[in-house]
Amino acid sequence: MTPALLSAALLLLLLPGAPAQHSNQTPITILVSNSVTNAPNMTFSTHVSFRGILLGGMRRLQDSQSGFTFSYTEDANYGPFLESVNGLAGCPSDRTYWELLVKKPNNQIIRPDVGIGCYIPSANDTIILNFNTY
Ligand code: B12
Ligand SMILES: *[C@@H]1O[C@H](CO)[C@@H](O)[C@H](O)[C@H]1NC(C)=O
Ligand SMILES: *[C@@H]1O[C@H](CO)[C@@H](O)[C@H](O)[C@H]1NC(C)=O
Repeated sequence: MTPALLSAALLLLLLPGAPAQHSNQTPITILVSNSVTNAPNMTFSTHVSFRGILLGGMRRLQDSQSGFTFSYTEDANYGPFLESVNGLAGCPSDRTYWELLVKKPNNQIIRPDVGIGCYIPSANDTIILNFNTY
């Protein structure tokens, strides 16, 4: 940021009625589980930006060389479809896929009605990527 931009940004923060400050880091846990083979769960910590999408947090985790990799395909209508996690891919002929679940801080588990490109995690969500059948 240039000094001029920086002081403009600081001024904005000081103006009365400026939007409340948010930490730009929303911490989340990513839990990888497998309902097909019952392989042991793996958990990872990462974060998304304020109101950032899950895919961003998954990329950040993958780029931090933590033992988490994933791939996705691009669906023309719904965007990124999670194809594989740590080398294990869903397979139409086996009717397997990576299911997206979220465990909220109150331990309630929800099944988002959108994919990794649209889901916006809340602080302390546990994102469950669960290999499952359909
Ligand atoms: C069948 C189905 C699935 C099957 C698809 C595989 C198969 N061969 O059957 C499975 C079980 C894998 C699936 C998974 C999911 N699905 Co689904 N699925 C459907 C459903 C009921 C029909 C799709 C279909 O066959 N269309 C007919 C064919 C001819 O058209 P098509 O374009 O080739 O269909 C493909 C896409 O729909 C794609 N697809 C299916 N679901 C999803 C979800 C996302 C996010 C993406 C990018 C692509 C995608 O797979 C289809 C087959 O290749 C639709 C609802 C509907 N009635 O349309 C929901 C629907 C598309 N799914 C949805 C969702 C949310 C999911 C999940 C994210 C659920 C979850 N929480 O885990 C996961 C995807 C997770 C991931 N890995 O990224 C939403 C998408 C809404 C959105 N704006 O994102 C829909 C609209 C249902 C809803 N809840 O409203 N799904
Ligand atoms: C693994 O994670 C799943 C959530 O998909 C949970 O139901 C299960 O109890 C966990 N298993 C262990 C051994 O922690
Ligand atoms: C998330 O967890 C942190 C650390 O435990 C805590 O300080 C914060 O209040 C939690 N936030 C929410 C929204 O649960």
